Amino acid sequence: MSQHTITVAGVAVDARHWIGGERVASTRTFPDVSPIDGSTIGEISRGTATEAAAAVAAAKAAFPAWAATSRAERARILHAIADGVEKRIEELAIVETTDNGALLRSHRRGVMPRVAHNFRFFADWLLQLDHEDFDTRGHTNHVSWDPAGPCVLITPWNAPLMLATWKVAPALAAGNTVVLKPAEWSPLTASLLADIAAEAGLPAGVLNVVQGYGSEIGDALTSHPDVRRISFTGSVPTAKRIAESAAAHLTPLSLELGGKSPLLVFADGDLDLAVDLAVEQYDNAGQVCLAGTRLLVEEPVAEEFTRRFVERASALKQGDPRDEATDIGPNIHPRQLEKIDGFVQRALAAGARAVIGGHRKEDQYYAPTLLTDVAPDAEIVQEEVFGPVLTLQTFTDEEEAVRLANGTRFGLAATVVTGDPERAERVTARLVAGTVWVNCFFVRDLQAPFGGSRLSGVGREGGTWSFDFYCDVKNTVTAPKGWKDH
Ligand code: TXE
Repeated sequence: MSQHTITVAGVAVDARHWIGGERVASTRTFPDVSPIDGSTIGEISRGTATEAAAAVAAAKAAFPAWAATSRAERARILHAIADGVEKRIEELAIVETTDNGALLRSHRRGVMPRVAHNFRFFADWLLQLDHEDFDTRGHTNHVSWDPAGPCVLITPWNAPLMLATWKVAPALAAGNTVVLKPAEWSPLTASLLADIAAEAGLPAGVLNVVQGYGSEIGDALTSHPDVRRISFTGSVPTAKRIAESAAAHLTPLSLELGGKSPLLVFADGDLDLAVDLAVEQYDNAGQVCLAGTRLLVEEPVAEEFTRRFVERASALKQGDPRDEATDIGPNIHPRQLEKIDGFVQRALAAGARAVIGGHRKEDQYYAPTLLTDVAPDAEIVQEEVFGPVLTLQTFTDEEEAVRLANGTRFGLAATVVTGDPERAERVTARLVAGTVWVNCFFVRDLQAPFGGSRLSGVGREGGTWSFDFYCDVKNTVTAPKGWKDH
């Protein structure tokens, strides 16, 4: 076993970059720390502009052949990658949990099977991607989806492999080559994906993985003239930086950013369902971009809702994410905990009341928190916390509910609980959000457009929207035989 191999719960993970079908080490490394116990899992190759340039060059060199590979063959290889993921679900699940602290049971049963599905879905979608030819005064219009070129995909730590493969699968299906840069707090499963893709027969250079701090390797990737698409999921400040850097070559961007999504509970809705959905917002210790962190409850049911919510939330088991019985694991990093606690303490100092929680616990755990007595313009209501922290506000009518729901700079998602279908229609039509759920949460079909409005992002991905983004869509107009232009 190479000196660059890290062993995580018996699984060997190569800590080097994967560039042009080879493992490449940097001279420097950075420590990868587990949120479960704060221990250092291993030292990871710390990429800079040198590795960024090498990875983009490898992606550029591999592009013509991969772009020319038939759709059927590309789809076959994507299915083979899905097979590889399915074979290694257990390994991927334990490595991801060790690396980012999210629940092992959800990695095992939900997330990793979805990772495989991401590849299968885009392989199948590719095969049926078509647009009917149409006629303009006897001329035929033919729309084609041409691969765009090397794509840089930059991903966060809250759902590392899941979010990476939302991007990698459509980019590869479209015939592009990829440089993937996983987050420095959770880089391991991207390295395993490189192994799986190689075993599945993906040619060298089609998928490259580089690791490192965004501040050291990011600009070199996003300002590179040979990069044709950049897809990023992460924070708003980083997105702005990437947009500036991408402007050098007007590289098209897809940005999936944070949220401060509302969960609206109307008095005519199913209160038990509302409580279930509200408690679900603590999933992944609140580190979910879609989380409905602002509970907006109609006045007459607010007291009863709060009573039932507290009962349910207090029963949640917080602890080791590898334990099947655990509901909430640790937060990712001491810095993230400080950020969360900073938001909460400032809110309390400004007059908010903690119905539950409101403080750190031992190690890297934060007590599930519900804050009331918060003003609509308070920081805690306006800014994404990315921890197990919810606020509760009440409203007296539909008008106020919509005003509060739309009252932030974000627009990623919204959930509405109501028993009145007409109200659901009226309210959802007025919500500013990329996804609205009515009497449900987190149902996501890959055919559906996904993305945010306002500061929650730019662009939509999913189904045809992904191919629109990852391709240069071309219309070819052919004159009828014997036609002369006069
Ligand atoms: O994100 P960053 P951070 C939000 C959430 C969280 C906050 C900070 O509120 O508390 O962001 O998290 C790479 N050029 N979300 O600091 O910095 C970085 O290496 C190119 C919401 O971890 O945005 C990592 O791979 N890349 C969110 C990725 O960007 C750069 C998920 C994300 O890191 C770069 C994560 C640069 N200059 C955080 N600087 C969501 N939407 O789900 C950093 N990166």
